[in-house]
Amino acid sequence: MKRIVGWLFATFCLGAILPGGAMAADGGKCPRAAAGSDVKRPPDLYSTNGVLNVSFDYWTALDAEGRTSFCFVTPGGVESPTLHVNPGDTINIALTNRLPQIPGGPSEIVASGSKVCGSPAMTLTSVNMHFHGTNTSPKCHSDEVIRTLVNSGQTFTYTLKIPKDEPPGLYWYHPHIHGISSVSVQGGASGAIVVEGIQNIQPAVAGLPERILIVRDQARVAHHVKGIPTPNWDISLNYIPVDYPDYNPAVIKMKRGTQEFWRVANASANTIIDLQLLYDGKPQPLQIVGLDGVPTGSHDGKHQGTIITQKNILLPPAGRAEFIVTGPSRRVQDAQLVTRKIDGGPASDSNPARPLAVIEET
Ligand SMILES: [Cu+2]
Repeated sequence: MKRIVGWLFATFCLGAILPGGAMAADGGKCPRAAAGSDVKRPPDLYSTNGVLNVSFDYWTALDAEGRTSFCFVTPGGVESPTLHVNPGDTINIALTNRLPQIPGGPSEIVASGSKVCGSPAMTLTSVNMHFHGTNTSPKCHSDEVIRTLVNSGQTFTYTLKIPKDEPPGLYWYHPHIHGISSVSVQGGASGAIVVEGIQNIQPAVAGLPERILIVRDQARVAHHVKGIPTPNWDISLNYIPVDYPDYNPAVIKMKRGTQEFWRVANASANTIIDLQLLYDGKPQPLQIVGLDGVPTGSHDGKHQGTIITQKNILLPPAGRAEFIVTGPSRRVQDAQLVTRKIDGGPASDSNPARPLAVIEET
């Protein structure tokens, strides 16, 4: 127990103990958007001829508020791209851990002999990748997170075979080193995976403008302000911080009255969200076509699905929802995407109601 507490303490201080050369207060290798800015689509990478090859460098930096960020960035500077694949495709990733080693930092052997995958020893700067929701092999060099350790300076290759019967929909990737994954996920090292073809199961989305929205949580900067419920964690939308207590929302630009296909991942480590679209305070119908990467009403992802219409969508950490929304009409004065308050009981984190974005006319 003592050792675990020691690791936890050490990881919360990771930003403070990493050598200064790797850190930059301007966001450095892991640039972050400004509060109140326009929501941009994450960059896209597509497979060709059944293969998606990508190189990722794993970096750390400080954001404008002094929080420690982590990120997966291509050598060309593309951060957290959405990986688009078809069922049956292969994703090849060369992952290089660019975090500086911490001299004298704790290290623990977690595997030996044939069980070693990457490095045998876990350190505070170890990384690996989990491909959340995918029905892929749990073996070394695929979706294995228990023993896979890629340490500072090392390169590790992933060969992820997406099965032919993978349901079309939204999945995501993130580091998953047991003991430090909360810190790296809250640092923002995550991105979406889209398995293509949902329009074949849910024809209602065919041809609609598509939006990929990623909610992440991160360390809260501000202290408790009297009278304003304090969340355990701050949240961001596509890397735009919506920090307590002002909650300066991100901006979604949308054409009035038109339908869009929204694909939302809760890429938080700890924060539960309950999405709602409010037009002048009135909850709007959300036409759900997929949950957690599976088209609704089509359990095997092969047969025609059904749309489920709700006025809110509860998404735990790692949950995903894909739904059709209709932009506000000319009469609407105030359009907002919010998360409602979640009452998780006495032992739960505090997840108060807060806005994520305002919707403005494009
Ligand atoms: Cu996960």
